[in-house]
This record gives sequence, structure tokens and C-alpha cells, in this order.
Amino acid sequence: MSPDTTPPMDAHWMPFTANRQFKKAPRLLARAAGMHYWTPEGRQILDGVAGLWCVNAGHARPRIVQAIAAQAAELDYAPPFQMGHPKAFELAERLAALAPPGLDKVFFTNSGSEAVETALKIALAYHRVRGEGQRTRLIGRERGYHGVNFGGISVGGMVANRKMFGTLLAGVDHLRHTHDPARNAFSVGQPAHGAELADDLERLVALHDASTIAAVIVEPVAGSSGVLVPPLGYLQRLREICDRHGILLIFDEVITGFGRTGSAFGAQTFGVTPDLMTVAKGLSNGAVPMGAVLAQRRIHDAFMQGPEHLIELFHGYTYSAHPLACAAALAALDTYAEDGLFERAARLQGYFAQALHALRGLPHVIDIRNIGLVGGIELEPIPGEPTRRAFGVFLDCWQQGVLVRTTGDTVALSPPLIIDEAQIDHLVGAVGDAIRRAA
Ligand code: PXG
Ligand code: PLP
Repeated sequence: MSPDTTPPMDAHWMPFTANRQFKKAPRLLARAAGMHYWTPEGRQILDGVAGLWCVNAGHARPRIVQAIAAQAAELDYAPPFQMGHPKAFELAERLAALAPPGLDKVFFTNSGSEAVETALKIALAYHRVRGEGQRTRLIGRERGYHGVNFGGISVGGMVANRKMFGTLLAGVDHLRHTHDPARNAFSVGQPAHGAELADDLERLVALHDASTIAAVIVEPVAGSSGVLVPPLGYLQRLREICDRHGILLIFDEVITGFGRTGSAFGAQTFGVTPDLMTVAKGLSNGAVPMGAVLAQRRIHDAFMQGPEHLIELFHGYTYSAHPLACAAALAALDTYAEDGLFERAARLQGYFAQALHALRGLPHVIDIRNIGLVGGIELEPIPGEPTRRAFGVFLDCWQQGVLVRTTGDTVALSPPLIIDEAQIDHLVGAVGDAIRRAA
């Protein structure tokens, strides 16, 4: 990299990054449009991960760009407490209409992490306002990712994200994860085996008693921990057990939302409606930070009691429903609809699955998983050096001009939903070449 394109790099403590390695050989992105990034030197990079699973309509979509610019000039900021602005209400209506029936109420946040904290707090408070304040336990799942704040890492199940940070929230327990390569390796779409893993919730109910449990939170498809697709019947079974015991079911759809699995939300793809749903990322196409919690009407309504001049829920962020974020999200929803991108993801998923599963048989490929336009290729770790093989594939792809993501020894792909067949071939071909070279 030439000195004129490399800024000073001392001060920026980078998130989830190997800082020392990065600063020795920086990978900078300077510009983006459609399916591509460009580096400061002008090298074109095919975006195989929609930025970080968020730019579902592709980069720099004109409608979104113009909406943000116009909004900044018209109303830059409006206080969200005891005040409102029109686009916040419009966006909430649009989201409720897109979601499965019943998820009628929308609370805005600025990220997926904040959406998760908000959903967990709503779950606890909901039970309390109904006189069941002893329901204080929160249940997550091994290998779950629910952002990086204290509630999210407490219910989350990624060891590296938890172990440094003390005792976390009290009263949290975890379901077993659903990854079962012995029975399900190389499943195309939903794996056949493992619905019974949902019965693990019955074990926790037997241990703690249902009367102490507020909510269960799971990702419909675990993204960050390596694209773990739910076994057929698993989410249905989890829903039934929650209903039997009065436990709220929270779907964390931060990755699975906005077309990623071939419908608006994973809830629709898998045919299971949660009580609370968290979204972020694709909500604004990644263009302005934004998240939200969608809640069943009865949950919201349980709070609407007592004198009308009193605040019902003591929670919110300075930037909840930020005007720029609302403008970006409305334009993103328009773009998804105009381009039929959720349907496009559904239509392309067969082609994408075929391309991915053609990598079976390459050296060290031990599993391939897919649903909608998300895929995971799991590599056998180098003995004693976990994550190194996949990171090598990531670096090789970057050299080839293709951006992928790795987690552990899984290479994850989640391209913008505007991708075409030739670009799928290019993306998966680059990964295949990198895997061959890494052997
Ligand atoms: N829940 C889920 C299911 C997520 O995937 C979050 C919450 C947190 O969202 P924010 O906006 O606070 O980051 C996420 C985010 C990765 C990776 O490496 C995935 C995420 C974030 C960063 C990296 O796969 N997902
Ligand atoms: N810290 C201080 C000192 C604050 O005053 C506030 C908000 O007023 C916050 C943190 C929370 O910031 P935010 O609402 O952006 O999450």
C-alpha cells in the first residue's frame, strides 16, 4: 500500500480485529457501489458478505443515499422521549406490516446489541407488570450470538465473547446448540435431524421450574457462530414448549431479517412466530445504524395501565428512531420491495446451494451449510491452530478481490441479495481456489 493512501493508524482501537496484524498489512475500503467495494488504490472487491451481513440491497442504492441526504437537511435530529417525528411512526407501521401477524409494536434502538438488551428487559418487565415478577431467568443457547452488551453476552454462547468479562448476568442458563455434523453434515437447507434438541428446554424447566423463567432467546439461524441452520421441526418444538410453560420466545433476527433466508424474516421462512423479535443490520441496509424490537400486541398492551400521564417503560436511547436512520430504513424497505429482493433471494437459493455444495470433496472441507442466501463452509482446523486455516482462506480471497467472512474455521458467505448467478460463481469459485491453495 502506498503511503499516501494509508492514514495514521495508532489511535483507532479496532473492534473484533487482530489490531497488530491488521496495522502491519491494512485492508482498507474506500468506496462501494452495488455488489462491490474498491480499495483506496482502486482495486475492485466483490462483496460476499453484504458488508457484515447488513447491506442486503447492495451498496450506495440511490434511493437510500438521497433519503439520508434529504433528511439531514430537513430534520437532523428530534428528541425521541416525549416527542416524535413522522418517519418514526411511518417506519414502525411498515415494519409491523412486513412482520408475521401479531408482531404489531415496534421499539427502536441503534444496533442489534441494543435491540437484544431491549428485548430482554421488555421480557422481564412484561412478566412483572402482569404480577409474575418471579420470572427472572433468561435462557440462551450455546453458540448463540446476541451482540456484545452484558445481557447479550450473558445469554450468548460464544466463549471468547464471554470469558473475559466477569460474572455476567445472574440467573441465565443455556440450551444445547443444534450443530450435529455426525448426523447432518452437508445437509442442503434445513438438516433432517435434531428437532428433539428443543426438548433441552424441558430439562431447564425441570431444573429451574417454569415459574422462574422469563424468556428464551435464539437466532433462527445462528450466524456468527458459523451458520447453523435449525433442524426441521426444531423451532416449532421450541415454540410449543414455551407456550406450554408461559415462557416468552425471542427470535434474534439481526442477521436472518430482511430477506436473508428467502422471506422477510426467518419467522416466515420457518413458519414460527415469536413473542418478541430483534432486528438491525438490513433494517437500514447498513447505511445508518439502527435496530428494533418487534413485540406482540399483548406484550405492549400489558404495560398500558395506570395513570396515562406516566411513562410506561423506563427504557430508550438518545438516538432511538433517529431521523436519518428512519429515512434510510424507509428507503431500504422501498428498495427491497421495488427490486423484489426477498423473492430474489428465494429464487436464487437453489443456485447458491448448488454452487456451495459443489465444494464438497475439496481438501479439509468437513461440512457445508446453507439456507436462503447464507452459507457456511466448515474446514477442518489445522491441529493446534484453530481458526488459522479459515483465516488463510479469507486472506487468499481478499488477494483475489473477494470479501468473505470467517468465524472459527467456517467461511461464511451472505452476499447482497442483488447478486446474480455469474457473481455467485465468481464468489464460490474464489473460495474454492483459496481452499485448494490452503491444503
Ligand atoms: N444478534 C445477532 C443474531 C447478530 O448477528 C447482533 C445481535 C448484534 O448486532 P450489532 O448491530 O450490535 O453488531 C448480531 C450482530 C460475525 C458478526 O462475525 C456478526 C454480527 C456482528 C459482528 C460480527 O459474524 N452480528
Ligand atoms: N451516559 C451519559 C452520561 C448520558 O447522559 C447518556 C444519555 O443521556 C448515556 C450514557 C446514554 O446514551 P445513549 O442514550 O446514546 O445510549
